[in-house]
Amino acid sequence: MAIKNAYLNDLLERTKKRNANEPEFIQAVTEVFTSLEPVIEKRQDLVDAGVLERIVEPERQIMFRVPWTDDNGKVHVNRGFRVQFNSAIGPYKGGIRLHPSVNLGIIKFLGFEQVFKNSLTTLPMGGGKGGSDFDPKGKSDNEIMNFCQSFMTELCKYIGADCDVPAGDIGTGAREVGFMFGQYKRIRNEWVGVLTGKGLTYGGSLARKEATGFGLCYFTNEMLLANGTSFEGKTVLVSGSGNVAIYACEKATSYGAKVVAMSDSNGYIYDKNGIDLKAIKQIKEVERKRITEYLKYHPEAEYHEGCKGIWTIPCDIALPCATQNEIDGESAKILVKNGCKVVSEGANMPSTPEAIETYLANGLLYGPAKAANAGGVATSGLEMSQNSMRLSWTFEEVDEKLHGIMRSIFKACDDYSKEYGMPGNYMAGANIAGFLKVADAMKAQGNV
Ligand code: NDP
Ligand code: 2IT
Repeated sequence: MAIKNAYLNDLLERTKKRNANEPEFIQAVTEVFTSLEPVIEKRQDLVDAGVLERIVEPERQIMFRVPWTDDNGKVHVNRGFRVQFNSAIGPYKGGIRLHPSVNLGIIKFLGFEQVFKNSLTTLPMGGGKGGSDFDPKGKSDNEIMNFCQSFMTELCKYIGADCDVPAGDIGTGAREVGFMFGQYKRIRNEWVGVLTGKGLTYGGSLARKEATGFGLCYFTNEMLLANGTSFEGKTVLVSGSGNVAIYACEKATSYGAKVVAMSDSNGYIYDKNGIDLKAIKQIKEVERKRITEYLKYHPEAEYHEGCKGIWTIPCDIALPCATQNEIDGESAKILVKNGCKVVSEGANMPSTPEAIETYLANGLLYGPAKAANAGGVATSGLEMSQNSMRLSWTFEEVDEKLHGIMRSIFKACDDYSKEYGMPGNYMAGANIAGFLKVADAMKAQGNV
């Protein structure tokens, strides 16, 4: 995926140099720039307004100390991050990732992706992302609460319902959002929709929990229908077994597909009879245990150590829903060799550049993350609307709006891929559609 345009190439080189120790951020920028070549040739005005130089530099990055005490009284210190990437079209919006691998480069890649994703949702939300290298695994509820309260004690100085609205991501679910929300409210003495993904008794939206996984399947279904096929009777792999993976599995199954494998960071299960999602929910949502426990419910299923092996199982459709770069070039080739025709991304940037090249070279239908997984943040946007209006919509109302948004995101990807001469390249369509709205807003607001 070489870039020919001299201006874009030069800016990319400068961006690489300036952020040399942030490989994931550079990967995300490179992918977007690759798609923008035909746009830049038509839109010299955006170049003149310095939009691209500005769009690769976060408006603000905050890093802070997060001290907390474990159940034995030992003091720990983690590092907290919030990257407020772009507020051209709305308040900063994006999740909080709690995982030991978190560093500034990872949060910047996620924040950069979020800018374009949020633009695609059709809702007025800018892009941001936060997190910490805190590892929630094996911690007691009390330790999680101590950490979340300390994290919010500092973060609360920089966020607000009309300024920056965090939510969940890896390692941050309703429990963590609840603890953070409580601490924000206590310090600021105001009840506002400053976080989304809240519990249903205190301002959360129905269908937010299901939204990313359901939205992924709504998008994928549109892509399949537009190409004369459907989920019906298809064999599906879903990596991960967290929030996104569980509800992707549920919706794909309801569309008539058979999900035969899921995973966690230790290994994967293969159940040729179709995954028993009730067992997965019990293991992951209730007991917070490892996926190998699935064998207790279904001894006839297989468990294999390691995450990569899941991509060696023959399938029609792969839905990566765990983490970045989980499908590399080698895994992509194996998927293709085994007959996989569709890859649609629930996780953020789960495919390496080599994997994406393999999909495109082999004519796979490829649903890029910033479009395919936008249903989560879109429903967060709907939660913000409900909080502002001081009312709650029914599950059906929210789900119907989510479905409509995912349809319109697919249409934007399809329309823009055609308009810019790359029909069927939904990655290019998503990058261009997401970019243009933000870029025009940035130009209109002057050099800020
Ligand atoms: P969860 O924490 O609920 O689940 C994450 C899942 O991915 C777990 O099964 C976890 O396994 C696995 N996983 C995480 N890190 C790794 C790793 N380094 N290697 C292998 N497996 C890993 O997170 P979500 O389901 O919310 O997020 C999954 C993906 O979807 C992320 O990329 C996230 O950014 C993206 N996303 C999330 C949205 C949301 O609304 N939550 C919205 C849009 C995108 P284990 O438990 O063993 O760590
Ligand atoms: O990557 C994502 O879009 C999310 N983690 C959801 C963000 C949000 O604000 O709901």
